[in-house]
Amino acid sequence: DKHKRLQEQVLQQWKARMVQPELDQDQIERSIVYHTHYTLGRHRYNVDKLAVYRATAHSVHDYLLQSWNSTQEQLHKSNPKRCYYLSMEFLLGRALDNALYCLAAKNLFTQSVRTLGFCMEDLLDKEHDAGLGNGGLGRLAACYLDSAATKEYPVWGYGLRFQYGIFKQIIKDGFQLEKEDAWLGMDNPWEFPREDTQYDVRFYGYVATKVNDQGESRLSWEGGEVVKAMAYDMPIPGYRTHGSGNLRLWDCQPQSTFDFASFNHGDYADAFRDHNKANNLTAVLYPNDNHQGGKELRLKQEYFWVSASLQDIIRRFKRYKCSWHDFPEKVAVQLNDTHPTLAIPELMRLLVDVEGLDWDIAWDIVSRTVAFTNHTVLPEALECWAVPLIQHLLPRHMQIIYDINLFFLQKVEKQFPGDRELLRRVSIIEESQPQQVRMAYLAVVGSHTVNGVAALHSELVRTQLFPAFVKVYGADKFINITNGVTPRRWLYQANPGLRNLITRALGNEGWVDHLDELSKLKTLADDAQFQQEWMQVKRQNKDRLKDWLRTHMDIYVSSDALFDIQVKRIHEYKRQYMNILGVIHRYRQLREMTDEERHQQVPRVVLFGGKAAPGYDIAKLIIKLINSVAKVIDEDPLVADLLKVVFIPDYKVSLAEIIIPASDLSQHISTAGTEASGTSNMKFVMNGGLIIGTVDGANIEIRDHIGEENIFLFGTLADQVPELRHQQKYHGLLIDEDLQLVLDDIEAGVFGDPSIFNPLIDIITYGADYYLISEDFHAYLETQKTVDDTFKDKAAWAKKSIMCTAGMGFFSSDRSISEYAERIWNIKPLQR
Ligand code: B1H
Repeated sequence: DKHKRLQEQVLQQWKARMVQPELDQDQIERSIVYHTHYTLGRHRYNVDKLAVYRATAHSVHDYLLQSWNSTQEQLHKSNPKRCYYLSMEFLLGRALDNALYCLAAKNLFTQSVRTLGFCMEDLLDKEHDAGLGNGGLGRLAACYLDSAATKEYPVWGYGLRFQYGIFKQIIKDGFQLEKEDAWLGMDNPWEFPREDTQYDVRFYGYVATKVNDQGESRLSWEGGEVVKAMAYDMPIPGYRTHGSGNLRLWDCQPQSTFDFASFNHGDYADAFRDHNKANNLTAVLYPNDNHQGGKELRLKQEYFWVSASLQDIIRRFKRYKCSWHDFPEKVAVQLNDTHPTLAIPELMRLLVDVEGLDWDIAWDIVSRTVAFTNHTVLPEALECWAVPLIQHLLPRHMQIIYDINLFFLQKVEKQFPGDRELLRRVSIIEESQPQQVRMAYLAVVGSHTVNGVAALHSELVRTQLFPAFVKVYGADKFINITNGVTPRRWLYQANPGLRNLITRALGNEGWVDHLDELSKLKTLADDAQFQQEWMQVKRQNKDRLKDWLRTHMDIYVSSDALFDIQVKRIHEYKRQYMNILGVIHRYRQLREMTDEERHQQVPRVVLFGGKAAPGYDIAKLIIKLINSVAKVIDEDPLVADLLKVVFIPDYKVSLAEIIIPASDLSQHISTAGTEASGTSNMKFVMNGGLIIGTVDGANIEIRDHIGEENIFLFGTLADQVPELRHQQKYHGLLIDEDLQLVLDDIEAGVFGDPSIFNPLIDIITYGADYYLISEDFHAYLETQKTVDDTFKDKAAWAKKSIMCTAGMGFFSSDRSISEYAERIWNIKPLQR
């Protein structure tokens, strides 16, 4: 009792001394100065923009930690069911501007840094993007954390703290070069090291049998090597909330820094060997998008992250002394693609081997806890791991996977007696040489729900990817949750002009977290005055991009031109190749016209951006072709003012925030059935950009929401693709006439030494044109013609642009995250 009273007293002392900085200008200024002096050790005579950015970031981080702590307290008190979002990638971009808006403190901080002699825009530009992702999949995870925090859902992200994010792209002589991205720099003001949160993770070793006190024998994984996982937390601000979400990233620490034995023998280098090995584990993000690359190190990353996350989840669960049976009532685990699929056998191992539960009980818990999102149907992206590799690295997990498969196949055999073909089709183990574990199948078997990311994609998941599992489980296990993007970053923050106009038109800012409100703009779509203001904002955004191109690339473009943009990872299926072939066609036509005809043409600036995976030669060659075409067109006075091609190097989140609001037209032209969803399409349309696209991914639902008269769709439909591929393969392909002329130009050396482009030409002429460029080329050109004609009618274009934004409420990630919460996770927003 006395002890308790003493404890209470001490607690009061702590509370009395708690510093709770208020969000007023005086305190903000003091806080920035404090961090400059004491966190950075700098003096007022010795600060530059970078230092003040860092001090400001530390100051904002303090405010965020207040709400972070408040959420943790709330969570601790109410102990609700929580969701853990396991994603290999979180493509966060910059944090400062976003945090300021979320705190409703942008103006205050802007004033404060002005008082201290700095300009906020300069400081914002000093921040390095957090580039822990490749593209859409990683950026989706970041948008989902934003929405979960904004809606105050108890969701935590779990990922890896890569020391190097996605590489920095440099263009030299038109070719892509890669440079490492040391994003953490000297210090990262946005993260918080949790030295008290560390777990052991084992690799290699063997499986032993152990007899416990009750005389039961259990399997136990032993030996091998053990590394330490240490947690780093990043607060995820919600828009105008009192609380904050969390992203927990694992860093790999060596078990012990020194091997003292070899140190004493004078082998200094050997003493550091283990240290380096452990550090290598979380050194770098694999730079492949929609492609399974990587061998043992990648598998090690996947297991390391999954094991640390589950140990952390279980430790938190145990704090509340619930029974294991209730685990699925307290914990939801979402697998962002198959990369964290080892969570299924790892949770089984922890429950059976470590906690001593029976297999059946453990399996029931696991399969009621885990759910799986599929993001691609491309065969080259589906993860398979060789059995011998898993056996070597994770011997106990391989046994567990075999057992999961055995019990599952027995169940299928009982349900469909004698159907050997069905057993072969659903087996988690592929009987190849060597055997492979099909991670997507393991994820399906261990999950209660599987979802695709757009309506068409989810249909293809049922019919192309997992038809045999639909037969076994029924169709209801496979659902659709269409992707969304956060309107905070992608409209409110990236497009201040449109933000202000919309807020003025709607009378308040309620639309920012209730995006359906945008539909009220429809009544203004015909209003000439509003159209003019709307296009004025577009003009300002184009000017902003124009200035960026001038200052960063020394390139001059006119804002009168139609800005036509394709920014995304470079991939054959996304068909940047078709885009540039279309540009060559346009160039040919412009050259053949009379001066008078040329005068009638709509000027275009065609912008490209995106990274190619370092080992993807064809994608890199497409970049080179784009740059070669850009150069020739640039040097041709005949088409000056009418056509300009620019490849913007190092496309990333912070650049997207400048590029996307500036588009008149953007391209989303994947071969039908290949782009699971796409999310930049949503960002462009939200910002009043029109799109030209194929009947693929989320383009289809965008059409349904904004109206088909406001979108330029063309080309082959997904269900025609297999038949067309078959025909081309067996009856040869007829190359489109216009396409042949374009290819002839390349081969004739119009764009420099043609020999280097042979592999690209061959894809269409000798290859099977797998992505159907020839098939779609004519329709593509025709649709581009329609775009030009439409652009000439300024009022018609303005109306479409307004209707685009007005129809996009559905594509807020707030809607997506609510669907996950209600249909998969069964969680509710925190009560306050
Ligand atoms: C998407 C990936 C992906 N789908 C493997 N699949 C990777 C696969 O490193 N790897 O091994 C990395 C990424 N990325 C994208 O997900 C889809 O192509 C987009 O269409 C979709 O919008 C996005 C988000 O769902």
